[in-house]
Amino acid sequence: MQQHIVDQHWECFGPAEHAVWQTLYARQMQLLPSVACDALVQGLAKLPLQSDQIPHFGRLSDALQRLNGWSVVAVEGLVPDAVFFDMLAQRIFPAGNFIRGADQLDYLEEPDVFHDVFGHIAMLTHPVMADFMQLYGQAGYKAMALGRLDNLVRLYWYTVEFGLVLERGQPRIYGAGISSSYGESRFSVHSTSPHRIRFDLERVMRTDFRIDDYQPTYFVLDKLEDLLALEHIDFGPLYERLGTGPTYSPNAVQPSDTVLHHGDGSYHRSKLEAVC
Ligand code: HBI
Ligand code: FE
Repeated sequence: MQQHIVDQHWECFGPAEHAVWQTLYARQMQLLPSVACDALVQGLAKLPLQSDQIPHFGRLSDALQRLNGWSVVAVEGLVPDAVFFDMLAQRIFPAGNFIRGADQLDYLEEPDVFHDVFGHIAMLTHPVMADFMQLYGQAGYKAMALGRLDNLVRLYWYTVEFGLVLERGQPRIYGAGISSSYGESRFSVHSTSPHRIRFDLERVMRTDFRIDDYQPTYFVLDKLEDLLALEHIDFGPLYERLGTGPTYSPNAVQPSDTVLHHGDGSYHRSKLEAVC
């Protein structure tokens, strides 16, 4: 793991890079209170973040460690899956040591400091996410050993990255991939085009995802604590079942889905069910 960790050299970030942080931070701080879950809004307030500067990882890590034992290290980009799992299992979060260009505000190839800090670390301040991310790291090895990593990555994708949670009857953002994206923050909560389906573990682990556009489907938790129910699941038999059976396209609604109706936040059975 150590060879993937670099010094942040915070003093090497120039005014142009701090300005990109300032733009991204201002846009999201203005938008999120109306679309994000309470845990995310409160999490951002708990962290020592500045509006006009890329965060100093040493200070950020100290604050997080005092809160729940998680620490932050700087990495240059994506680290190998096994290394990522190893870090998460030890409550170490690898944050990108770079920031996107001013001409790429809305497009991201690899997780940069804004995605990782503003998206992931803000949610890591919540005890449920702090425990879930460590569980995910611990589960990573088993999934790799059983050849079921794809299924586990889908779970991560549709929760930690692109998850929604019902709050006061409305879908709210907790996924980092959404909360760090101006366009997707609005799309995921306000647009009528994506499907919003009640979270179901096996359904999620069978559902493919897209990395090059907004998600056509979001899965909605009834409450964040539902993530910790996964701690009591024996993934063995589940991985057995996942070895056969369907892989779902991200665009389709399945007959067994419980679809969240846009607007009044009410759940109802999927359209397909109503027809047959
Ligand atoms: N590395 N730095 C970094 N950040 C990630 O989010 C990350 C990674 N490596 C692998 C990875 N994510 C995903 O493939 C995990 O779901 C395994
Ligand atoms: Fe991420």
